[in-house]
Amino acid sequence: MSAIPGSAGVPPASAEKRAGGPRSQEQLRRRLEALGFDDVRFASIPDDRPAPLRDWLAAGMHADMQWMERTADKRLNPAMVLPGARSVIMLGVSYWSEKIRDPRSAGRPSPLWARYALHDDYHDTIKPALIAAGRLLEELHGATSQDYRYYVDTGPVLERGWAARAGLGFTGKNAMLISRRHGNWLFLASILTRIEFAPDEPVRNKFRERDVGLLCGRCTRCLDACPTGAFAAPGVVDARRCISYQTIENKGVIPRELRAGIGNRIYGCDVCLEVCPWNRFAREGRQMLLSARYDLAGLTLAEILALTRERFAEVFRGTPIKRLKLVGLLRNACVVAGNLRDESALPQLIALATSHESALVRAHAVWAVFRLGAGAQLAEAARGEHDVGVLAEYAAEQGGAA
Ligand code: B12
Ligand code: SF4
Ligand code: SF4
Repeated sequence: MSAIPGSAGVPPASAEKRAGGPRSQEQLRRRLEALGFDDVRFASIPDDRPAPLRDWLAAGMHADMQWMERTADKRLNPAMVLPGARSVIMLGVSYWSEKIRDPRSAGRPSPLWARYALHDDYHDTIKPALIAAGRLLEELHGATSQDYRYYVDTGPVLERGWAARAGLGFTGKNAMLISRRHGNWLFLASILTRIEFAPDEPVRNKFRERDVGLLCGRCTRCLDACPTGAFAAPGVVDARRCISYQTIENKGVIPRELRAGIGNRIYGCDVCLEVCPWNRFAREGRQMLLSARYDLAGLTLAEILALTRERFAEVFRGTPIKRLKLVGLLRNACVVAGNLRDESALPQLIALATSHESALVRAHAVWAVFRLGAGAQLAEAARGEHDVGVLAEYAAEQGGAA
């Protein structure tokens, strides 16, 4: 285990500033809440608790997310991101809404999207509020623009660890930061700052010391429910087996042995979030910093399989799904079609398997056609195929592999 180093070796903050007393810190908290952040908490830097990031990386659990490796030192040491950083302000944005259809009550089998994806890209919609938050630090605490850095997801900050430290919630066995007010459904954003704020209390449990699963008790629902067995241990997700990684981050072939477990999840996965009993306490988010795209949940598999590049750009403009690109979405849709064994999708799947320009799409379409028991209809296409990846799919199917 590696420890989060202190700021030894980092020159003392040139602009170290005090928050100006509890009253002004509370005023900042209220003003940040008014901007649309649903929870605002403070933690002190440095923190001497061990963060298991290096073990996770050493075990290869980051799959091909090399950027996690490259930025590990910074993630473990905020002073490398902002020399002289004294505090981190952790911000939660709830995306819980009753209006998103509960997948368990859906009448017909249809593609299922991670709840967070049914919004315009949160990186884009939360950013203006972070800019405004920075201005507040300048206005209320005399900070300059050099005294803070803000991030939402994309920065080298262990956001869940700091959120737990700041008492925004606790780290569940599902690795999520779970809030007692918002359940699992919080986006996290962070502001590293040279201003010294009084830290908020972390969540405590008088019967338990360990960080992971602090308020889980004996519950293991999330660990038991994961369709692909992605938990290496409570709180530790092996991204290589995680549907979220495979359907969003992986740009290549989805391993054959994981495809069945993906079920109808077309983008991301919420299984280990959905089953968590702490969601009972989730209240409807204010959605001030979000822009709902619940309409996407109504897209049928046939509509998705028929997408052209132009139509994809039109439908998914502004959403996080645009980064997956058409090829990635069609790849995922083929896996879903194969799992749903939806006969009506067969003509579209055969067309994709025989003539789509992307070998990645052809490979997954071949798999789906075989899952539908119609592999014989691809005999001619197989003879004309030259791509090694697609040929490997035919070989695996004809050899009777999973
Ligand atoms: C890489 C990544 C992924 C990867 C790897 C996931 C993983 N478990 O690490 C993949 C692609 C699989 C993924 C999936 C998802 N992700 Co993601 N992901 C990230 C990212 C960029 C880095 C996470 C990371 O560092 N992982 C390494 C492991 C070792 O660390 P960790 O998971 O953060 O948890 C450890 C720390 O909390 C540490 N710790 C404990 N105590 C302390 C104390 C201190 C002081 C410190 C520093 C650390 C520490 O112990 C924990 C357990 O090992 C963060 C954004 C960010 N910058 O943090 C978003 C983030 C974690 N993801 C998020 C979301 C929403 C998801 C999904 C739900 C998306 C979906 N629906 O498909 C799934 C959930 C999967 C799951 N159960 O974890 C949110 C989580 C919000 C929340 N409430 O927890 C984040 C924070 C993005 C955001 N800004 O909102 N994700
Ligand atoms: S997001 Fe899905 S695949 Fe990933 S750990 Fe949770 S349940 Fe498993
Ligand atoms: S489902 Fe149970 S074990 Fe998993 S995070 Fe929630 S309370 Fe903890």
